[in-house]
Formats: sequence, C-alpha cells, structure tokens
Amino acid sequence: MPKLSSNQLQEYNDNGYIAPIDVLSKDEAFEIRKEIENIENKWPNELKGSGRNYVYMISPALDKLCHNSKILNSDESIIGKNILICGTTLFIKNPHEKGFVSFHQDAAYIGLEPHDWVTAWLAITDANEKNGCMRMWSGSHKDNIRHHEQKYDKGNLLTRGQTVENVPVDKTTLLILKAGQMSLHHPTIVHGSGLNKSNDRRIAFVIQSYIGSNVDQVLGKIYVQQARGNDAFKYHQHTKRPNKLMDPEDIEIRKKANADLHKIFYPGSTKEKETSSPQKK
Ligand SMILES: O=C(O)CCC(=O)C(=O)O
Repeated sequence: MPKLSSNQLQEYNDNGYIAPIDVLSKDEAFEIRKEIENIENKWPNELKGSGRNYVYMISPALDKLCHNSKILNSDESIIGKNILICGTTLFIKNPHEKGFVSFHQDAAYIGLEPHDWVTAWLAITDANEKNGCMRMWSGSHKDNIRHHEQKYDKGNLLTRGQTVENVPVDKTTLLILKAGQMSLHHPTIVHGSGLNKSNDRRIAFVIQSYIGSNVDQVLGKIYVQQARGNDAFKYHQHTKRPNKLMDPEDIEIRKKANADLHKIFYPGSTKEKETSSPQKK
C-alpha cells in the first residue's frame, strides 16, 4: 500500500486534513463494530465516560487496527518513520441523544509538543451529514491556537465544552466517509460535528494520536506503543500489546492511563462536566 501521494500530501498541508483513505472493507468495519458492542454488552461500564479512551489497551482487535499498515503508511508520509501510538478515543453518537462536538483545535488542550502528530479518524459506521460527521474548517490549521471558551455545555462530547466561537460554518467542509474509510487531521485544524439525526449509531474509532517519537506530553503523562521505527527520545512509558480481551493486567494499566489522562483534560479545573461521555481534550 503506497504512502500518501504528493497530491494528497499537498492537500493535507493546504487544508489541514486528507480524506477519504480506504482502510477496512465494510465487513471488516462491521467486525470492529461488533467488537465494540460486545465490550459494551459484556462490561456495560467499561466504555462509558472516560472509558471511551485507551480501549486499544484491552482489545486485541482494536490494538491490531492501530497497527494497520495502511494507516501507518499514510501517517509516515506526514510525521516520518518513528511513530508512536499515544491513545485512542471512541466517538460514539447514539441516535436521538444530544451529542455534538463544538468547533475546536486538538492542539489547544492535548499537550503534545511539537505538533509532529496526526489524528486518524476511522469510520466504523458510515459518517454523513445526517448522523453528525465531522466538519473541517479548511486552512484554519495555518493560524495560531485560537481562544477556546470553556462552555461545559450539555451534550458536548468534549470534556470542558471547549469552543472556538464565530466559525463560518458555511465555509466548513463535511467529512463524509463510508464505514472503513478514514480521515487524517492536523493538530491545529478547527473542526467539530453536529447531532446524530439518523436512526443508527455513528461510531468512530479515533487514534488520537500518532506522534513522532520526538513529541513530548507537556501537560502530564501518557502511555505509548511503538508503531514504527524507534524511540530515541524515550519521553513516555511504553506499554505491551494485549493478547486477549480484558486481560486483568491490561485493565490495570489502562486504569492508570485513564487516570493520568483525566489530569491532562481537567487541569486545575474545579468543574467536571456532567455528561454521559466526557472523552477528550
Ligand atoms: O467524532 C467527532 O465528531 C469529533 C472527533 C474529533 O473532534 C477528533 O477526532 O478530533
């Protein structure tokens, strides 16, 4: 599988994202959906709230997806040969729930410096306007980090409802993907997503993010896996890949990782949003 073509790379550099990139077949994406729903059914609390993070640590199927060579080849075009996986998030919008994601820049709160990292958003179900696919403000990654209002608003899937105000929505692009396709986005692109008005779930497995081994976490501690190349910098604790679903040893390390992530997402905050799914940033 080739890396990104020079046109695709140019598009990523110009717009701050690139899509669609085919990763899984429709059937393979459905298998991943079944894996996620199996965990939800057998361990009902496991993927709720901050449990949406780091699920690749306890599921061999999701771990394998993070190491998918089609994803990594594309990543390599953007961040080079030494690639670490530093986390995953499930962005699930159930039908008839009020879940949305306000316009924001990932780099504003995520603490990964320098910005030699890229986020892979993999559609496990189709993602379209009706079910609340992402909207990208093309080219906005070229500006600095903008002011984010912390709104803690109901239904916002971001931990603190971080919002870039006055985004010209008519100038944003809908990121429509088929199940099994992915988009890659830049740390500073302004993006968000609306409500799911369909009758099915909208499920995304987001590798947030693939980082160059030179990238530090300046707000706290993260746990990584080597995806490609080597780690000459050794900034982060490496974790082992899971061999079986919900292995007690993996559950323990995931608990630690989530507790540390919580400190990054709620730095010095006295307020924690009441939501069914605080997940990131
Ligand atoms: O899934 C969504 O709707 C938003 C995801 C997002 O903000 C991200 O992956 O950075």
